[in-house]
Amino acid sequence: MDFQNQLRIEQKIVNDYLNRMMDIKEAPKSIVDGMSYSLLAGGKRIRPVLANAICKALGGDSEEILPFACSIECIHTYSLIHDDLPSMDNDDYRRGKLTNHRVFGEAHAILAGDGLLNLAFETMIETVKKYNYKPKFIMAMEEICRASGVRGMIGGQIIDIESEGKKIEIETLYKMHEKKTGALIEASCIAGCVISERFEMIDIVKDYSKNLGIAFQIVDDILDYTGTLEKLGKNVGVDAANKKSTFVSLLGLEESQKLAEQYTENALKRAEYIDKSGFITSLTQYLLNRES
Ligand code: GRG
Repeated sequence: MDFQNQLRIEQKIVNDYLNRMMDIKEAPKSIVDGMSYSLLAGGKRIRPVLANAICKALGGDSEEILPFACSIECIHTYSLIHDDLPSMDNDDYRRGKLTNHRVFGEAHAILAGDGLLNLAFETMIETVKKYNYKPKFIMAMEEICRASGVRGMIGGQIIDIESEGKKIEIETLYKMHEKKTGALIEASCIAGCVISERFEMIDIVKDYSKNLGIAFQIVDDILDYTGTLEKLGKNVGVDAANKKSTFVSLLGLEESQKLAEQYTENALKRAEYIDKSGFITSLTQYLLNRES
């Protein structure tokens, strides 16, 4: 089967599970609608697809990783809802639709984000319980909790907010993205590895995900830059597209592209050891060449 078809199948497995997670009868309809609006709005589902792919490639059980993989997608979606709020990036569009607060209002959007974060924890702890508190499930949950907290994604977001309007060093930019974007990508891969019980593979999986996370962020910066230029009109200066410090604003477009290729190359070298089927290799290349 070709990569695109396989990816669609993997995304559908994730979407079906996310739909089941949102079948919540005991909550007010308005909050469930708000959460579903963003969670089921599309998105590439990269983190859960990665978790599942790594788990399966290492001989693990898809049914065991899926609740953790989809909990990560809930956490990712909550972060996007909050990141779009007027007090943060104040964005109007996300995943091709109006942002959550533009449709449901700010208070509801904050609570929809909180609701998704909590739903992730409820789902993970229910799964830990279902498997009789077997340590590997607790380990996967611990990894995800830490990656989304102040040592990970929230820590990165704080560095981002506090860096706004300042010229930052490239080292700070790396540190920020290791946490803000990288931590959850890394946790997805580690969770997949832990659930497969191939603990001897942890270091190589970590190495793979660290390189992938940086490449992913550099490509995101490039897409943001080229997308902004597109919106503003081609003859606009670089400064107009560079309000924040990004890889493009610090290193330039060409250098950023080279760097993304280098980190992807590093990730690809590790992917060979993780997955003989070639799916993770193709996924890694797809993330470098993606258009959104
Ligand atoms: C508000 C706690 C809190 C954290 C926000 C991750 C994040 C931190 C903000 C998102 C802002 C952003 C655009 C970061 C760049 C990398 C990134 C996470 C891009 C979006 O992820 P994709 O491309 O999105 O996987 P889809 O929509 O495909 O899921």
